Amino acid sequence: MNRKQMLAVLLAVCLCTFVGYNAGRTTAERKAAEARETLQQLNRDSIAGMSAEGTIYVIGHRSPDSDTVCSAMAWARLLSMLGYEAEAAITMPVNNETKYILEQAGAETPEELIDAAGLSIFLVDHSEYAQAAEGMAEAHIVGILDHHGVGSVSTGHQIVYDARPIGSTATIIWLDYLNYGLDIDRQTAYLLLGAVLSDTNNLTGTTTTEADRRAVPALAELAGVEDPDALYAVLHAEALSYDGTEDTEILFSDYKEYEAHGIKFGIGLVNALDEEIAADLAERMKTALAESFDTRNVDLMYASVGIRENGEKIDYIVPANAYSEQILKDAFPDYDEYNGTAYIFRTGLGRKTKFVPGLTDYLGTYPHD
Ligand SMILES: [Mn+2]
Repeated sequence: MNRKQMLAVLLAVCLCTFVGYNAGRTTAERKAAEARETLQQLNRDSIAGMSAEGTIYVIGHRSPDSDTVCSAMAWARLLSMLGYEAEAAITMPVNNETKYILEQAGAETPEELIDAAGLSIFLVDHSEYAQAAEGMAEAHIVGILDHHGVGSVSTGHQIVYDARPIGSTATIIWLDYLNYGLDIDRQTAYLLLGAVLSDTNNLTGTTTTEADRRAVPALAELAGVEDPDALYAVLHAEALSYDGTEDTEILFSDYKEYEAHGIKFGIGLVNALDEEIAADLAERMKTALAESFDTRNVDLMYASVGIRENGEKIDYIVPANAYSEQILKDAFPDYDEYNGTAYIFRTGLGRKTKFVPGLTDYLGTYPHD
């Protein structure tokens, strides 16, 4: 063999190795893609047994927040992509923060659903009749997508029921778009991003998980949002803008009712920028609670005014009356301070993580008829 021939053989060997290697890689890749597509198809098929009749109304809780509204919209869109007739709805007008997200996303505000009775309903972000639209007990529930505890909504037939211990319902929906192999359009990405940022307090909330942390940059890219932190700052300012809002409107802007061991209680969340504003808002909530208590069918009522600073959370809890106050003190004797209006918890008393579970536990041991 001369030099030229040797070089040719060497080149041929190299070429064969390269081609062979790539053919192998392509086969492996093709197999992986096929397996992924099969899995996505199976995931899509897994909800096909939904017993929906007519339009499926996708709806979140009363006193709608951004997660509830945007999740309803993104899930209705996903169901539509799968061929269902689905429409997002709301229980009450949206708050300032949600209004901003909808405007920026270029999305129409969903219609208000006055009465759910007799309709096919897919619940998002709650599973509690006390938090649901009117007539929900007579509705045909086809599914629940949530990140809270199991509520009172119940049904005998098969439903889609997916609840996960993560930061927002919007994150579950982002995961489902991936699991189902569906593209997320810019508008839906913006809605989901706003919802995740809002519900996790920009990924600082105690219920935040790795899934939420991964959702934010992925959705931001799809939504064309360069700086999610800056977007959150705007959302936070919108959420705190109570200017021109009546005290009772503030109390009910993020208000939820619960029932435990036969006792009904309601908790309204209010956000404040600093402690001075929190103390002022607590005073205003004391009046609003006194005015509103008799209008709601509850045994206990509270306002929780929260301040969030550098990942730290301080909550000012304002009871509506003497009975609510007594139960609060008994259930949470470790409060840090009482300022004459509010019981102050300097390490936070999160509604979902501590307040509701703590009250529920206490009411279970509390002697009552
Ligand atoms: Mn939520």
